[in-house]
Amino acid sequence: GIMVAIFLLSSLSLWAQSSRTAWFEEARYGMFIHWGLYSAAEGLWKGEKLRYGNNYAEWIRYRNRISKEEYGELAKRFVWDKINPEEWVIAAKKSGMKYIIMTSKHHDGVALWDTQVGDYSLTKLSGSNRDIIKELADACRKHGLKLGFYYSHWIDWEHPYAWDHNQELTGHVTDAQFDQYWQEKAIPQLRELLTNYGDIAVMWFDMWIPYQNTIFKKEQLEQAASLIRELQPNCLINSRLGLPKDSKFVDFETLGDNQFGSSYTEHPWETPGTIAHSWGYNGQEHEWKSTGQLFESLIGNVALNGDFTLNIGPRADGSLPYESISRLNDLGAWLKQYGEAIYGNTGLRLAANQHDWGKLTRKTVENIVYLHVFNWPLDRILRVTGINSMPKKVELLSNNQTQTLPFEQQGPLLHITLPDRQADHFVSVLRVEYPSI
Ligand code: FUL
Repeated sequence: GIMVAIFLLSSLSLWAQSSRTAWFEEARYGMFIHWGLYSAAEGLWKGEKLRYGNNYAEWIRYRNRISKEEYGELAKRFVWDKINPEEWVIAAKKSGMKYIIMTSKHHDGVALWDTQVGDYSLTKLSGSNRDIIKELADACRKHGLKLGFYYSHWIDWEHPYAWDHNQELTGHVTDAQFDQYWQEKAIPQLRELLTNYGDIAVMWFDMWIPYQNTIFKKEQLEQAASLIRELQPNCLINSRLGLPKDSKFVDFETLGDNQFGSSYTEHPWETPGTIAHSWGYNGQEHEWKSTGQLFESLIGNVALNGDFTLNIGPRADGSLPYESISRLNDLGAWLKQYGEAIYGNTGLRLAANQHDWGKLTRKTVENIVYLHVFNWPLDRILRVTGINSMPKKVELLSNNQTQTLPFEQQGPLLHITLPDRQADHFVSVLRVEYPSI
C-alpha cells in the first residue's frame, strides 16, 4: 500500500512538473525565424558590408552605427504584395517541424506587430497596415503548428534607456532609467503579445549571461515571468530570460547559439542553430551549413534528449533563399520516412555519443532503439555497445519495405550484419526491438 502511494505521489508530481513541456519534448524539431528591418538591408549598408566580417546581419544597425530614423527607412523596402507568412508555416510543416519561434522584436527594438506601445513598429514605419504576427499566428493555427515569440528584453537599440552593450547607440543607463524602459516598453509589449494572438506556446528571451552580471534586477525578470504565467499558463519560458535554470519560471534550457549538447540531459533543452552564419537574411551569405551537418545536429540532440530549433532568415519580400528551402525539404523528406525515430524519442544515457558510425535514439515506451547510421561500415558489421539485453528483432527501415537483419549478441556487444548498400544517402535507420531496456 505504502509503495503504491509513494509511486503515485512521485509520478503525480513528475507529471505536474512535466505536463507543460510534454509537447516540446515530443516535438524535437522546430523553426526559428529572424525577420525584421535588417532583412531589407541584406547585410549591406550604403554599399558597406557589416563592419566586422564574422558578425550577424541582424546586427547591422549596431555594427554600422545607423541612426534610428535612417534605419526606420528600411521599412519602405518591404514588398507587401509578395509577403505571406503562411508560406513560412508551410515550409516548416513540409520540413517536419512542429513549432515556430518568430522574432517579434529583435535587438533593433522594432515591433513586428501593430503595437500600441510607441510607434516603432513595422506596421507604422512601413505604413502597410499589415500585422505579420497576427497573420503568422493564424497560419500556425490553420496548419497545426505551435507558435512562440522571440522577444529581445535586454537589448533594445531604439529605447534610450534599454541595454546597449557598449553604450554606442543609447549611452549610459542608470538602474532607474532601465526600469523606465522595462515598465513603459517591455512589459506592456509582452502583455500585448500574450493577449492578442491566441495561445502562445513559447516566450523565447535572449540574454545569454546570468542576470546578476547585467543591469536586470531579479524582480524585473520575475515580473515578466509572472505576467506570462498569468496570461498564458501553458506558455513555456526559455532559460535566456536570465533566471537560474532551476527557477520555477524556466521551463527549458536554451544553449548558446549553434551550441550542441555534450551529454544526456534530463531537463528539456534545445539548441538554436542557424542554417547559415547570420540569423537574419544576408545577401552576402556564404557559410551555409551542409544538409549532413543539419542531420547530425537534429539527431545528435535527440540522442541527448534535446530539441533542435533551426533558424531561417526570409528576405524582405518574404521569400526564402533556395539554399534554405532545399535543406528544409531534404530534412522533411527524411523525416517523413523515419520520423518514428525522432518524434517522441529520447536518447540512451549509456553510450549515446560513442559510436563512430552514428547515433542512438530510443522510444522508451515501446522498448525500441533506433540506430542512425551516418557512416555505413566498410566491413558491413554494425557494432553497438552498451545495451545488455538481447534484441527480439533488428530491422533496416527503407523506402518500400523494412528488411530484417541478422545479428549476434554477446554481453553488451551487438553485431548486426548489414546489406551492401546503405538504405538512405543521408542517414540510414535501423529499428532494434527489445523485450525491455
Ligand atoms: C543571439 C542574438 O544576438 C542573435 O542576433 C540571434 O538572435 C541569436 C539567436 O541570439 O544571441
